[in-house]
Amino acid sequence: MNISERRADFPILNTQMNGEPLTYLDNAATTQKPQAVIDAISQYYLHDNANVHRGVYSLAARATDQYEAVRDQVAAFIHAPQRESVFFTRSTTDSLNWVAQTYGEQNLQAGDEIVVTALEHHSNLVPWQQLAQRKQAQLKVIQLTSTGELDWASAQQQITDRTKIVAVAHCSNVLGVTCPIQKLARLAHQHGAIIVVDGAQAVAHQPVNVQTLDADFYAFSGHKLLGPTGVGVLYGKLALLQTLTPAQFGGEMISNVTWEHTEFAPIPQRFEAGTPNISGVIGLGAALTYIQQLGFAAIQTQERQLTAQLLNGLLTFPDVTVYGPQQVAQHGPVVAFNVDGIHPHDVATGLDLAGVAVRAGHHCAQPLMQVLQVPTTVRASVQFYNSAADIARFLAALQAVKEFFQQ
Ligand code: C6P
Repeated sequence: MNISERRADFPILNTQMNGEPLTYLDNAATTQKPQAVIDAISQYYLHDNANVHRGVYSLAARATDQYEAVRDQVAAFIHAPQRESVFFTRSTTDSLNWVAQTYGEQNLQAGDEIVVTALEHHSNLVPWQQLAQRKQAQLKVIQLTSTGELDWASAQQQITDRTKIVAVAHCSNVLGVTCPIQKLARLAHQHGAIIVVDGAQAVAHQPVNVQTLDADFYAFSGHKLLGPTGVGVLYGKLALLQTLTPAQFGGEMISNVTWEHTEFAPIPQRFEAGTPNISGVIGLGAALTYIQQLGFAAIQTQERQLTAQLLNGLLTFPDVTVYGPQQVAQHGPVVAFNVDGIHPHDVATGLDLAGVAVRAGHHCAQPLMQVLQVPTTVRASVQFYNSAADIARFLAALQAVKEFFQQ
């Protein structure tokens, strides 16, 4: 990969921050957007703006065609067996809540179990916790090993014949681990449960095949894979979707309405009530095109090198604790750490003064922080457009922050 050419595709990477070049290492929170995505959104508003699925005039047909073409693109991107299995939401959070509010509401009974893991983001925990409370179901948690990976013995213990839903992140937004989705899906299915996968931190970093994973539902956000905010995706197995009553009602999702009765539109329109985020979907399409042109082989090679530099660099500091696996081979592009005696917010603020953007906090995974026995951590996360110079600047800035606080 020609890294300087790729960086030139992302105008914001050329920004100065606090008098220093921006070193953006908060990619797990949201990725930066290439010019191609920014252009696709403005092209849509400049030339193609109309509402979708409604107008009979040419402009509306053009907008509809573009919107629906992205559905095909998403289906191909995640290897969905058919386009009808893909529908657009606002975000991963929205997608996961949708599953809880439809499949969960319509299938769970008192005494049933929902199983999550100890590394879940709040978006893949709170909707299930609230559902369990509404249904008098039990929420169970698969524990982690000492290196932050899923404890398989715990998975086998927690998933039982009473389990109806297993909800798990494909990749952790804190520990940088990838969960064994295929194996978990097999276990869940053996017990008659479905598996709901939170793909928010996976889709930008590895090829996803929902059929190989055997995921019943797979959720992700556009903004974490170079696309705009405000658009998300939910994939569901068609046979499951066909059993579900929509969570929202109104325009777009109907085929016939009388005072007494409504016939719903076919799937997937049935699950997209109201005017969708058309420009967001079109921006997401441009993001997928960009990623496909680059190819995951090149993306993964670059991200592995950057992760190795980041992780190994952090491990050279004797007073830095890295959470999750300490080996690059097991590590995704997200590294959470703390520095002895310096508050994570002070570390992040010090880094910001050197133009380095990282996240400090609980990373929307407070129960995981309890497991790690820390209130918060610092987190650096890379994307293929980061350079070796970015990581070197980050490590040098961290050394300077340490010297400032430890003098
Ligand atoms: N994590 C982070 O800094 P939304 O906000 O709906 O696009 O994505 C939610 C979400 C769900 N699951 C995982 C594993 C995630 O990492 C996120 C978002 C960001 O870690 C923002 S909190």
